[in-house]
Amino acid sequence: MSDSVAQKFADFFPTLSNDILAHLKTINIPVDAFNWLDRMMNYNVPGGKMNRGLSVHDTYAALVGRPLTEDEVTKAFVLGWTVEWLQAFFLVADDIMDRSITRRGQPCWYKNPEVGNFAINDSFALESAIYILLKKYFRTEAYYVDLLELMLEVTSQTVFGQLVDLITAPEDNHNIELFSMERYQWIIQYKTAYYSFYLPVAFAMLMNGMSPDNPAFKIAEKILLEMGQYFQATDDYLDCYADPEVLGKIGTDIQDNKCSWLANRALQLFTPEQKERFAADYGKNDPEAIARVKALYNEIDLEAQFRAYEQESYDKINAMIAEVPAETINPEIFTIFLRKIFKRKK
Ligand code: GPP
Ligand code: MG
Ligand code: MG
Ligand code: MG
Repeated sequence: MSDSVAQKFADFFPTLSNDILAHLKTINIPVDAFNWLDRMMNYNVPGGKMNRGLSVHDTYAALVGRPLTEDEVTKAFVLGWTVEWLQAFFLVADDIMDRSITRRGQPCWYKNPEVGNFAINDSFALESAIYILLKKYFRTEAYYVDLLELMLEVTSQTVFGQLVDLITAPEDNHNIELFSMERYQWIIQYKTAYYSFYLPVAFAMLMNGMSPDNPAFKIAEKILLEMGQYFQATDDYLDCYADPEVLGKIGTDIQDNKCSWLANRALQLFTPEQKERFAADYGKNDPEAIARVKALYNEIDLEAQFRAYEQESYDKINAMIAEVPAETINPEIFTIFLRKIFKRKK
């Protein structure tokens, strides 16, 4: 059942990209720009795991607890795809900032020779598309403004998270003294957890007619931010330890001087001598320096440290879910999500 929903969701993408293209026709956009945007959206929006997008549908279905009407499926799919468009906007921009090479098994968009810096504008075009879609499908709904406010707020939270991610990893002035687990938790809550976990669930709750001041939003937020943090810690782990073929992207956190889960955990465990060697090599775009950082991680068996954190985090999230008051929200919406991300390999 859920596989066929995933397929239906994937198949819905062309309907929405055609909506955007139809909008472009109404402004008489020159044909080469039309073709550019068509190709750009196809290159960047589909092709991910679609967990975020699908979870609007899955959450909404769990909330109403009955088979959905066709109109409800459409609306949940549109909201889900706007989360995927948001993600594409962030990833196109993030790959420029992180100097990444591949994404989802293909060159990062900016890496295409004819694209380069134009990718900055393309990221804005991806963001604009979100509001064209929300207007087309939700303009007459009582909760339209709530959807807009949520999307705008989550976007700004992510931008602030990205800012702290970037300034904690300055290019020319490597300073691991700025790193701490507390700062790390803040960064990942803002740069990842709000948009990846809270947004899709909050969308489903709004679509279900729940008022934004319903206490269920706060309960959901607390659990979803915890899950989002676990998700980004896993992203950092995979950046170093996953096979790029499976992951679809090549890790860059060590040479980018990133305040990652691995770096912060290692700094808690290193001896002063190990810390000195780490400080000398971290943040250098040099294959030998990167290999030495990885060897240092092995000296303290950082992989085992991550596995322990993973189990701890899983237990903590499950304990939080078990405490959700039954009358506020169906706890199944959280377990659906957790099952998809626990011990993921990509
Ligand atoms: C993930 O960080 C965070 C984002 C993609 C948010 C970007 C926000 C912007 C405002 C552009 P990451 O760099 O670890 O992700 P990945 O490993 O996928 O590159
Ligand atoms: Mg980044
Ligand atoms: Mg990145
Ligand atoms: Mg990463």
